[in-house]
Amino acid sequence: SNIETDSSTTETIPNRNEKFQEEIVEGLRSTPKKLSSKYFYDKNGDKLFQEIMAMPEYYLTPCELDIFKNKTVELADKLSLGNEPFDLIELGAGDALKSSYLFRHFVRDGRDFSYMPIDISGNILNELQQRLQKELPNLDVVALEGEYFDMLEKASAISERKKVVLFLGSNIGNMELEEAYQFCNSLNKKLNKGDLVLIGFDLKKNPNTILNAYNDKNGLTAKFNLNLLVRINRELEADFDLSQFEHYQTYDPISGACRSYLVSLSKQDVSVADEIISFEENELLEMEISQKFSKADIQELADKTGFAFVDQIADSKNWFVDAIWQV
Ligand code: AVJ
Repeated sequence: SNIETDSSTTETIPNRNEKFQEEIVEGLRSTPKKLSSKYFYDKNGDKLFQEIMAMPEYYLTPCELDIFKNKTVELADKLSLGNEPFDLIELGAGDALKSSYLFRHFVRDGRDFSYMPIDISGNILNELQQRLQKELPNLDVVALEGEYFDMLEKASAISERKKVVLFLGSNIGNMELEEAYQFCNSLNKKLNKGDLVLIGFDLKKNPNTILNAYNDKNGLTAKFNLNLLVRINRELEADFDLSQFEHYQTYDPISGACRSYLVSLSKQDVSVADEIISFEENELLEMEISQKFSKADIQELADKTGFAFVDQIADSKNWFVDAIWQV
């Protein structure tokens, strides 16, 4: 039987939904109103993000793929850890398209390592594990389903080997700068001396190039943002009228913050989880930050969170870097 569709008891509603409701309602009660982009990725959101990655304007994915495809040896070399056995841990592994170039290389090289993908989605991990079992039977895969830091702890309990932690895709850009500093600090504390991290950063560049990637003509990014309202309507019995919200994107080339908002097109009341949320006409709903960095910004982040710079490897356009740091 499926407990999630059993409406007779409230105790069986999973924790995750309660946390979702709490965070969404709290965001809608604050001034300015905000929603967290970490909730963009329901089934439809995953699909929309796939479509975004296929748009010609969205340069990030091809740039980082260029690094993993064409600079594999260089990457592997910087991550070699004196040929010691190690665990390759990936935060938010998804389909592991980019990282697979790296671990295939390590397998061919006969390195002694386990690949440990961490993801919040059990479905994605199952698919990945089954595919890797078929394609790379010699690769030891230990999938860890849950929050990043909980699962890092679990990884340490499973194995005492050196760690290489991957955090790709400029996912760090979805944190406010202050949160990114906290995140790197916590990551540093969870690791041991000598461990390595590889973090993907989208670089500051021609501001029009950046704005175009998030303000696409076909409105996919707008749909991606609005999809969170659809999700809230479905999961929290809300009644957002999508025609009354408009996507608005900004990029500030000085700070490097690329931000998306939804603008309320009228004075309106929305009911969300038994609560009425009132919007003024033109009131903003903060949705997502995609922070961009200069190479100096990245260096400062490493310096102030306890990491030593090892290298940073850019794509051929110099638009994206994978920074390698050591504890
Ligand atoms: C998944 C965080 C890399 O911020 O560039 C794409 C998500 N948002 N278009 C990004 C996203 C709008 C993306 N990351």
